[in-house]
Amino acid sequence: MNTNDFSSSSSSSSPSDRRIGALLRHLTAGTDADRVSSVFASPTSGVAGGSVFAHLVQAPEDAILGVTIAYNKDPSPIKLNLGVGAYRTEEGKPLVLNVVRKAEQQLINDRSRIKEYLPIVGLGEFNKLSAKLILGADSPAIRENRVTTVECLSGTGSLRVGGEFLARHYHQKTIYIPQPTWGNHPKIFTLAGLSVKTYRYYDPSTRGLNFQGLLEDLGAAPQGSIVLLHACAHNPTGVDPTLEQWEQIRKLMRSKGLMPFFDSAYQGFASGSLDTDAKPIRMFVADGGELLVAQSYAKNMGLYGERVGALSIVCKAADVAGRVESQLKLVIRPMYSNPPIHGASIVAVILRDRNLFNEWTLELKAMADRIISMRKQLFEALRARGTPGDWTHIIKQIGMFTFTGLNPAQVSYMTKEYHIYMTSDGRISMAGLSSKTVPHLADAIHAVVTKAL
Ligand code: PLA
Repeated sequence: MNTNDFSSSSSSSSPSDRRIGALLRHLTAGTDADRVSSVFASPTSGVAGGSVFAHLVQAPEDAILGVTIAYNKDPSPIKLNLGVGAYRTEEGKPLVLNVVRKAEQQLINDRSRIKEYLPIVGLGEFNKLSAKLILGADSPAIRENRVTTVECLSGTGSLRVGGEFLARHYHQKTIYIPQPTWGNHPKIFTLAGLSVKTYRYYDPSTRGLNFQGLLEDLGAAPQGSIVLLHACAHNPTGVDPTLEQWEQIRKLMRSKGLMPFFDSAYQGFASGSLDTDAKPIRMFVADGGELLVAQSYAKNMGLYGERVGALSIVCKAADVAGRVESQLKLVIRPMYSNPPIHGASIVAVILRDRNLFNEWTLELKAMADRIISMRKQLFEALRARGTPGDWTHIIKQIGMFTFTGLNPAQVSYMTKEYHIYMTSDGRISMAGLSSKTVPHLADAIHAVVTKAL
């Protein structure tokens, strides 16, 4: 059997094609007795009664999700989880938005709803509304039918599907990601079959953007390379380019034919406005060029565990968008067949109904405002304690996270002595903080920076 039967139209073989090829060769090669018995042999054969997996070493926990595991094991009543970016109320509780409750009620009341499989590309209405939300209701690309949108498993799944699509069908196989970036990015894109390189982004000395470094690195990237851009609320640094800087980035990227791949995991969480946070993406769409965007509803609708998101690919022409979609289906079908129905239905109910939509924007703004207020409170608390250092970055940074500048030794001291949990790079989730817990965090930061760890 020729492995090309299974790959699509791409002529060059990408790493993922090669992986699929190797797997197919293994599964379809000679069926002589030896080979069959080696594949279907008893699970313990050859290891004298022991496990065939006995050689496995214990893998480390995930750098972000592992923080929650450690936190859950801690019996201390004062423990505080500022690791994962998950919104908490002033009472420190997870929040299910009121509009989400209402939408779910509507769905339950509707007895005509069924649980059939969705199409491979997901819920059609959800896809249309998601494209409008990110690109703008008046987007020329939508009007001209040049956008294809597929429902995926939240932001992560959208990035993975987009990455694999590019690895199969785009002429450049290198993606440039910012340094630093969300820890999952390099793994997602490597496993999708792309080769990952970084561009300078953050300057620790100013705790701001290394704009010069960014321009130099993108300027030196080979023609056509893919560039991962955080649409807003950069994770982990909380540092975003200004609109003027975005315009310069856009010009440079378009002049070199670099392919933008936006990761929009926090639309509405940075400024409190859905439209403001989508501006960088819309600038790139307005010039008529092509791009990809991965959307997540985990944070802005609080639908973390529903795993609902979308991948949109903006093309230059409607017929191209149609063919792109047909190829996306070939990426998705063998990966998870088709996406879940519930989360996408909740989103569709909210986005299609003007009243629910307006109520959502208010709830979203309230979450964003509470995070901004936490920034001010933490900053004031450190000032009140006379904590050495310039802490203005806490109020300057944007979105869910503050990149404190604390080092791994300081982080581990705060965890051990104060039961405060965060990622070892010194990132704290401001959304996990409340007025009640700010003093505890400020005490801990004050203690570590005056201890010279
Ligand atoms: N992109 C970025 C930049 C993110 O920060 C995250 C989530 C995602 C994509 C993926 O989110 P989703 O798949 O749930 O939609 N980052 C979190 C959670 C909030 C995590 O690491 O999974 C974080 O704490 O960094």
